[in-house]
Amino acid sequence: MSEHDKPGRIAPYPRPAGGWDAIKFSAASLRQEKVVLGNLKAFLKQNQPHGFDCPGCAWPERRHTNRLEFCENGVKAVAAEITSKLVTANFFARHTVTELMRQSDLELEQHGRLAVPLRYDPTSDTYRPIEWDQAFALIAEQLHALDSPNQASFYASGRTSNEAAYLFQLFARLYGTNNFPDCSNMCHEATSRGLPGTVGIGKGTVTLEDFELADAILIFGQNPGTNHPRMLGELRDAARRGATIVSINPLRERGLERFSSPQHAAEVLAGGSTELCSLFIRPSLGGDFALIKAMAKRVVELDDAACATGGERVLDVAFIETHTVGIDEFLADLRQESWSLLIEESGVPREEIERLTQLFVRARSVIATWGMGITQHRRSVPTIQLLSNLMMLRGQIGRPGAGLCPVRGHSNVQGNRTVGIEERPTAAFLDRLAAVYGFEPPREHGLDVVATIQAMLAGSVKVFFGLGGNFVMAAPDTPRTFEAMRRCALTVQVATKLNRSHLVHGQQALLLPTLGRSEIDLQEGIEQSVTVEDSMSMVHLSRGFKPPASDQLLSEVAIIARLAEAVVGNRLVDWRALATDNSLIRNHIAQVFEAFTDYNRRVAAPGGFHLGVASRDRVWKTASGKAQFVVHPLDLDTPIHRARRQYGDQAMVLMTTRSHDQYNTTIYALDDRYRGVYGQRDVVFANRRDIDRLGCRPGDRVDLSTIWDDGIERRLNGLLLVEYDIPLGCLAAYFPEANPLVPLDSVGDESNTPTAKSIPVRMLPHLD
Ligand SMILES: Nc1nc2c(c(=O)[nH]1)N[C@H]1C(S)=C(S)[C@@H](COP(=O)(O)OP(=O)(O)OC[C@H]3O[C@@H](n4cnc5c(=O)[nH]c(N)nc54)[C@H](O)[C@@H]3O)O[C@H]1N2
Ligand SMILES: Nc1nc2c(c(=O)[nH]1)N[C@H]1C(S)=C(S)[C@@H](COP(=O)(O)OP(=O)(O)OC[C@H]3O[C@@H](n4cnc5c(=O)[nH]c(N)nc54)[C@H](O)[C@@H]3O)O[C@H]1N2
Ligand SMILES: [Mo]
Repeated sequence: MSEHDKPGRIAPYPRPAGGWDAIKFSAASLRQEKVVLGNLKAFLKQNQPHGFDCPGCAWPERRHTNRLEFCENGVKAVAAEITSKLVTANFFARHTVTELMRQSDLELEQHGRLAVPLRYDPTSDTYRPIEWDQAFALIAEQLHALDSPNQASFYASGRTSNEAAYLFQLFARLYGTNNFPDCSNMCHEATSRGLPGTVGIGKGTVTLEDFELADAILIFGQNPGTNHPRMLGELRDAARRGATIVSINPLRERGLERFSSPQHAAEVLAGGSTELCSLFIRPSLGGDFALIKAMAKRVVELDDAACATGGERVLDVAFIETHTVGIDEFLADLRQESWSLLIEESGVPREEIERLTQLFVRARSVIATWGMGITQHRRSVPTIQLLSNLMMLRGQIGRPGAGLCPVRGHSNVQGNRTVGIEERPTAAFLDRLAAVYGFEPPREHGLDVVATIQAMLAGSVKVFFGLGGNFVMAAPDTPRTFEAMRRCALTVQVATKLNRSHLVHGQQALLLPTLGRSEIDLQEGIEQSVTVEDSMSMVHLSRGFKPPASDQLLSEVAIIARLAEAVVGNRLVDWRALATDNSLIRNHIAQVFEAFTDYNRRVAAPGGFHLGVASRDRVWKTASGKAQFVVHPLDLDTPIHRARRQYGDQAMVLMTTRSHDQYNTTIYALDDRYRGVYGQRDVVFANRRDIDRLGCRPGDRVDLSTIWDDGIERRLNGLLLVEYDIPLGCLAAYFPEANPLVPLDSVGDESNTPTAKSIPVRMLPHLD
């Protein structure tokens, strides 16, 4: 505990992000996981261009380095995987599932790597070892017993390699369904659905090189100090060259203030640091739509003024004329929009909107990045479309140093989607599968995460298969999601570490252990590599560096191939061959997707290859062939507005967010150092005036109750009130503990993403 400070303490963090503490806490996590010295050495020797891809996040690796790029939370993610702790069959014989359910997520994580395939035994309420072939036979039997393939749902979490993800979708489509819920449905779905409507493709348009050229970097709703620490390296270099960095975030995240780069020993030793953001714009939760619209309106006003005085145009007229459609309707909508409403809805004062817009129009090249603070709202798709429209007004897409930069989460979530994990596949892609494999793939669109839970509750999905992840904790409305899972006839989880999704299971349940990315996958004497795509569309190889945690593990590729053989047979696909040679799978991918032509050769180059993003080259894959301006009115009747009408200023907006010591549902420790919270997670961050208004004091306990009109009570009791610099009427609590407060049907328009960052709640004094 010494390294993790006094439990229960709340104290602001005084130092820059990174620095000694980053090194100290990385070392602590390696000790906690009792990482074997040989494995640690092998990890530290990793040479990035040819080595192993960090499973921590989707931020790209710098291409030209050949040293490990140090990152505290990357080390934590790797340490969690290369831990020497093992969960053996013995462990499961000693603990019933009911008993394990009483353990916290932190405790479950601490047991170590799963070592043997297991099947749930209802008589003893324990997991018991099962042979791999028996496990596959059981799944095949259950899948064949369903009335329709659409009664099964196939979840993927974004750590899965391209090879495994490709086989997974091919297998499930051969079996007959497009039911592919994935973590992306809860993450960047609004990006994937929003951007195609404006720039034609749901991916970012920048690469790391653009960060070396940008004059201004706008960071919307993202906390890189915790979630993408390597991004701070790019921000540091940009700040040092004189670029202006702005954080647009209700919270002033410590990790965006100053950074002491552990990469630069001299900086750390001298106690030096670099200022990152020079401006912090603080919208209310969900205020970005109005803020971005206000910026666009102001850009147009400035342009009107320039036109009137014969000054230099503010709009990039050449870009707009050559590359876009819809400008007239867009301008008309901006002109009629009310300033007072925009200011009220954004929560940002007029002067600050002015400052931000001036900065935006004066910068030659602007990069806009965004994360979960933008994507997990009711109006996320329109917000992202407005942001891309704002950038289009100034021609800030598709030229050096400028562009759109959605920062994805899981290290290969983008790649999974690229190779077909998609519940709404295009006809062109299905046609291609049909042509290459000679079968008729299912055409009906499938179920995403929320729809899968609804279908399980309704009894129309009976088999759940999870390729990684922790579905029941990641998904919203925890008690309902638990119930949904328990109604299934069969649940199968492929995982590296024990988590709650393994304990909340169907009538029959399998827990199948797999190799992590850090492990050597030896097939017929040849070490296999996998490939992944980062957030900037770079595809590269990753190869394990340590022996497998147990000799009973199979790779994800082998699990899917052997399962597919059992379920759909070898008539159309030689699964046996694919199970033993990943380069053969890459040949299949290359056959189906033009962008992957000559895959094996191109990916062998140091640093891999860029997949090509049409919008980056100003090629617009939209219906009109041009980048599209779209009109979105302010919505003044969201669940938040309705809650305010009902409860006045008792109605507040809650966001759920990540602490510094977790990876999504995996809790490494109980601290959130940069926000000054130690040894606890059952907290709620509130503005001092809201605390006073409630008649409470910091340190008191409070309850949160969701305002939703379906008659279901959603309540979290006894949270510790933490006074925090957060806008009035806004609250923050931790994901996943606060997920019971997120109603299953509170989702983003078009994205169907749970609105994890805007939950209407009441805060009430805790009665005990
Ligand atoms: N160490 C570590 N790394 C991770 C993860 C992890 O859990 N731990 N998770 C990975 C995954 S899957 C993902 S998706 C990413 C997540 O990385 P982020 O996108 O940074 O996600 P969050 O931690 O949820 O934080 C979102 C930020 O948005 C802000 N925010 C909340 N609501 C709003 C809003 O309405 N407007 C604006 N402008 N800002 C808002 C919050 O204050 C917070 O700073 O990180 C990835 N990397
Ligand atoms: N309220 C709220 N809910 C949220 C969010 C939020 O901000 N607020 N964020 C959402 C986001 S952005 C995301 S991405 C989702 C995350 O949802 P998931 O991706 O489902 O969750 P993780 O916690 O990342 O999954 C962790 C588990 O993955 C398994 N695992 C790790 N590595 C591997 C591997 O290599 N192979 C296999 N097969 N298994 C592996 C381990 O068993 C581990 O326990 O949660 C979402 N839910
Ligand atoms: Mo994510």
